[in-house]
Amino acid sequence: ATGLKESLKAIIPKRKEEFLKLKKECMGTKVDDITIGSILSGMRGNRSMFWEGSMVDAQRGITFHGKTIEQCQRELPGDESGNFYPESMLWLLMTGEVPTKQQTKQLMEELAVRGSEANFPIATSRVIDSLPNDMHPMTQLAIGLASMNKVSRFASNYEKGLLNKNNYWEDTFEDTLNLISFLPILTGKIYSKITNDGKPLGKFSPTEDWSSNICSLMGMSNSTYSVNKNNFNASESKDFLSLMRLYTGIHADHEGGNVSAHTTHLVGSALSDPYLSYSSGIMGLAGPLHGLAAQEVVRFLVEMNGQISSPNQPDEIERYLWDLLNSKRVIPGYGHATLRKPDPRFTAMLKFTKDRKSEFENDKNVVLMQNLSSIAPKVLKAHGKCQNPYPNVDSASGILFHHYGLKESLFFTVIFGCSRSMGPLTQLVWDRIYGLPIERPKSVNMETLKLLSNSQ
Ligand code: FAM
Repeated sequence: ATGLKESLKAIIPKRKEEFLKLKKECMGTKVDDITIGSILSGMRGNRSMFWEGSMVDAQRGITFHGKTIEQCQRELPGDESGNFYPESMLWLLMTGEVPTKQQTKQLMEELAVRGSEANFPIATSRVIDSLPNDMHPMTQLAIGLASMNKVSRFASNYEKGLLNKNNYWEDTFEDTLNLISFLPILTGKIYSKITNDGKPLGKFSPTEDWSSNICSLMGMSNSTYSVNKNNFNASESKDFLSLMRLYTGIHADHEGGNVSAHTTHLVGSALSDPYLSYSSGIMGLAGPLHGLAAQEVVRFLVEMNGQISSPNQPDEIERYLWDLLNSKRVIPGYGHATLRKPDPRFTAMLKFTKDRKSEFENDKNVVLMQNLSSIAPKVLKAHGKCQNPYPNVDSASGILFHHYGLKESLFFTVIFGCSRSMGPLTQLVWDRIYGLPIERPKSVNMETLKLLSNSQ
């Protein structure tokens, strides 16, 4: 079996040829209409970005290189609980091909070597150590990632004048794999700051896979230090690892237009290195309209459980939801900007709980999450406002972390950030393979829009 870089190299010529052919022959083909509505409404739905790793279809939801989550679960190499490894998703995103078990294993080993304690950037450790423990974890993550620019091969070779358009992608690839491999230690450091005064909660193991190391370094594994605050037993630890693999696998990409992906692409188009580009994406992921929804849902479920007699009382739940809607608030975890069916990522998380009935049946927050998924759509349909009354991924993810003792809800988005590195950064490698130019849409002022509207 060949490694990821060799496999990527092998497919570049054909893909590049297709790209150049399109560029040569079809530049004038019309794709979409831009109206004043698009300009004033966040360009919603305007097909104006090039993105290959994944697409969100209103009916099918997310597909990764054309494969649904269910197909990915069936086809990508994974663990015994039926989850594919995030490493196999990374391979799929980078190459468009399903890796063999051997290739996945090789990539796991490669990431564990690149991301070991010895290779982790010292400057980043110092920067993180110097931050206040109570600084928002997403701010710490963005600062940590930006500080890694110090070890960027792309940035340093560019400065030395060693790069040209044909080889930009190779250092981008190297930085991308290094960045992804550094995430377990970076994440562990941040989690230890917010929960354990910066003292390590676990140890990095060069023989473990990426998700296992994230869990261990957060002290969420029964094989780590005795400071493990949760004292997980073996089966809880195994299930938490499965959840981590599931979560980081299915959040890896969500096409190009979402804020974190689009930002990474935009900043990267100025030839900023992958660390700076993805740090910018993380700043966007930290926004309440993007990555923070899962924590809202946890608050919502816990609060509702405090006010109803039991999560198995549909009438009380319905009444609670109507009160919420009548006070002009939204039901967190429901609705979506583009999807018009239940989010398949939610369905995968719901299945995770159904497969572990005995683990979850006594957690009233998880039971409420499950029951809500059949009650809230009825209420939202009757309410008649939202275009999609179904659960999105956030309605399940946070409460599952919460179940296993991860109560620091501000931290959920850091885990989201670990996962989301994969899609935008593999796209950045391809942006550089294809030699995409700097992104620079033309902006227009109110006068121009008024003139245009009068002339039609
Ligand atoms: N509860 C109540 N009302 C809702 C609603 C919900 N969950 N979702 C949408 N609506 C309302 C919405 O406020 C709007 O009302 P107005 O016309 O009075 O402004 C109307 O329905 C039409 O909205 P839409 O076109 O269906 O949705 P948008 O595309 O404007 O917004 C969401 C999409 C996700 C921002 C919206 O559904 C929402 O606020 N949901 C709750 C928060 C949430 O779960 N966010 C996570 C989204 C997640 F998928 C992610 O991106 N991380």
